[in-house]
Amino acid sequence: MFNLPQLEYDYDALEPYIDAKTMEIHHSKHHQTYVNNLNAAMESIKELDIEFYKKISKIAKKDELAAAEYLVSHLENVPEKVRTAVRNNAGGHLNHSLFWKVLKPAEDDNALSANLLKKISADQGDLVEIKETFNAMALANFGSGWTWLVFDKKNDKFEIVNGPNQDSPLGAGLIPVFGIDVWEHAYYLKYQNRRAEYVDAFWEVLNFKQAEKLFDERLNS
Ligand code: MN3
Repeated sequence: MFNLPQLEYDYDALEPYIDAKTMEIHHSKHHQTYVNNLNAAMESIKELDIEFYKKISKIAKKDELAAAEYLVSHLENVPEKVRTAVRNNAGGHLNHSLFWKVLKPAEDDNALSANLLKKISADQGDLVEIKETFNAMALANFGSGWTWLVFDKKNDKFEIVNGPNQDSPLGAGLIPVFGIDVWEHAYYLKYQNRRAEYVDAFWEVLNFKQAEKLFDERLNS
């Protein structure tokens, strides 16, 4: 039901900021494992609750990421036996699928639109302050998790938040603009314990334009 997405660039495209070996293992091993485990959890759901399984299948036929989003947004409906597996692996699939899309080879012509930056800045300050807060959050994110710039539609506010493990902001009703994976597997080969250097490097390969496009699509859907 769920599949590993192809990257829109080569594994070495983000060098020297994110190295090819890390990209290859992160995508083809780690992300693949979330996909495999999610598919295995779906097989269990098929046995445990066929109606729920059919509902997810129907959504996945049109858009598998929408199905993963439905799962993390309705964990209370997932059979308890596989709830944690679904939370971790549907979250992992969603988080990484977005992460690959908001990265790109370092280029000059890459910025948020003045319109969106103005809105974010009303809550989070200018881009320098946004980076400062985001980096501090990423460094303070203890253990394995993600740091996100999200829009909280309910409170009409942009926020920078940490999530543990593979929890997806979508499951909490937050719309991500972009996020950074701060699991050690995302940076350890190149940066070892130097997470701060990895977080700095992330901004060099962050595809603001693509992040904004995906954010707008989701906000308006
Ligand atoms: Mn990861």
